[in-house]
Amino acid sequence: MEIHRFEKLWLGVGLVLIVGLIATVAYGAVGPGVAMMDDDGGTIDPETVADGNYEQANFKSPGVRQVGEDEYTAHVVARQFLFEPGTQEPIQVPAGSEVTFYVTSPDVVHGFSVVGTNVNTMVIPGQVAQFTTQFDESGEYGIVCHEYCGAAHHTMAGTIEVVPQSQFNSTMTVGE
Ligand SMILES: [Cu+2]
Repeated sequence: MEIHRFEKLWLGVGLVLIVGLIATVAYGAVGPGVAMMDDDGGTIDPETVADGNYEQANFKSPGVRQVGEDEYTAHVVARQFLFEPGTQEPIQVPAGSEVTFYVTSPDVVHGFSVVGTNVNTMVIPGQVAQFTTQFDESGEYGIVCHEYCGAAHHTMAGTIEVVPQSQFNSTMTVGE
């Protein structure tokens, strides 16, 4: 059977597109730096979070803590319609350090997406989203809620302030 060379060409183009599509999807799912959220962070009673009684639920009061050399934790509560901390005061982390975030919600499903990075998770009541990341560049990063959570969802945003290590240490000392 004779196949016209243009037909062969278009068959080839079609195959390349299909293989490219599959490769893109596969990279997006398992590529370097891509991790899916799982139940590592554990569960939490949303009512306890709503009461502000984080300590009792083993979810320490929100904020950034140093847990090792160049290792920090950041506990964040996402609620209608703010991040705590994040919205009223920025989440301050030192540049070049490993920061493990624990994010949970007392009310409805929210989103936690850090603009300009691949940090992006849903925040589900009763579930603690846990992920570890590192900010190499100093500067301000925006946080947005990307799950429709109510009437003022479009206003729900926050800031991560990445400061040089020296500056972070000094503000810690001043604050103590
Ligand atoms: Cu929202």
